[in-house]
Amino acid sequence: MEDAHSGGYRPFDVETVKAHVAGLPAVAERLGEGSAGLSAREVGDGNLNLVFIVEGPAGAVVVKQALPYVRLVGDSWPLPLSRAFFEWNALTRQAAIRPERLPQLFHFDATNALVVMEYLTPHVILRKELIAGKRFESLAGHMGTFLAETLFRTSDLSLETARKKADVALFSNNVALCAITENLVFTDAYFDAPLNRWTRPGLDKAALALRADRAVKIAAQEMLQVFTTKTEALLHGDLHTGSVMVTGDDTRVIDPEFAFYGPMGFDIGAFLANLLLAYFSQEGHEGADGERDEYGEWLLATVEAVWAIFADRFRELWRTERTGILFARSVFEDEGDGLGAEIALARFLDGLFADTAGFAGAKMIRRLVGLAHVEDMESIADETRRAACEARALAMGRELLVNRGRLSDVSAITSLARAISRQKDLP
Ligand code: SR1
Ligand code: MG
Repeated sequence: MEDAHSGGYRPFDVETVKAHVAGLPAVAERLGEGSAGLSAREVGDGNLNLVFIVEGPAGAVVVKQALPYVRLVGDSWPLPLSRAFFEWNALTRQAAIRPERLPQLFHFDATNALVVMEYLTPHVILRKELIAGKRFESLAGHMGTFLAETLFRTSDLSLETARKKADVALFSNNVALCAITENLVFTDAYFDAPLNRWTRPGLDKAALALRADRAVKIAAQEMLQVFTTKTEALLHGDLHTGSVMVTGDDTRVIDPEFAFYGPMGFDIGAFLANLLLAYFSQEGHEGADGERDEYGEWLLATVEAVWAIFADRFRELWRTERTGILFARSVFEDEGDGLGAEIALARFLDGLFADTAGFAGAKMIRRLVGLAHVEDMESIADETRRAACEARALAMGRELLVNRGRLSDVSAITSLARAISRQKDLP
């Protein structure tokens, strides 16, 4: 796919985007005839892209367009437009597995690096709803199932090996987006990287302590090694609570531009990390002491349920859809060794749980002392309160990273979160 300046690409604005989509038959039909009656607004509040909502007499669509640089930083940080190609390829693969968890997909334009998709309404970004203290009873089921199915069915447990290898090769070109993760998630927090930032002076001591903490630095680099070497499954690659849209009973996963073949635990860990960041931010959103305690318990119950539902569905897929080259039935069930397959499954899930915990820890830490933070914390106006919430979240991230192999199960994670949230004297 072409990059900026090499031919044809132009970033749209609210006027030019209308004329462009009106010229796309599949999209124009959805909006209603002609561009005259269309309205458009730019609503992107993420770190990278333009996002337009274009409305016509018959309906609306979302147009997501990559910019040739990182929006959060500006044109001093160029970023390939090819990320739209990887996003589209990830979306189409995920849609083939669980279409109801994604927006409907209408159009991809490689030259202009844009994807046209369903305008999800009345859906709201999950992160904003967690800040507001809202509960979503279907969330854990939807996300646990989505994770299990997308990860299992794109792995060597399921996918035909030639297709998997071709796909690994295709997504291995998403180099620039992987580099963002390699630097921002695993590396920058542990040295004096120029773009690091944190709540000052409240978090100074804790942020600086990370750089002298040999155990956490080694653990973060070990997780980076897993990230770069374990081509286990097609990942969303950036599955935080800003990449999920919800209503009372619906859940949609958006924005897989960081997609590549990597370790399954990275996606699960990313989602759990962001639920835990929401948990540790709750005290900062309280009007009165203890007001969000019950809500915090709901968040922890959701952490437990996401993992439990993921693991249940994964076990089911292992038992019924294991058609790939890994742990082949010919070696186990067909030889009368069903027990062997069950033992292998338990060992697989134990390893995956440790990866999940480690990645969750790294993802929490980077959102507290790295470049890109989370609104859960940033929206706490009182800096002393914010730093207190962040210090506890940082301590949690460290524990998850360093002790990832020693956590017995997901209830060990939630117990740890409760214990750390009671510590009021962290630096
Ligand atoms: C420079 S991009 C910063 C972050 O935004 C994206 O959502 C990813 O999480 C990335 O690490
Ligand atoms: Mg994103």
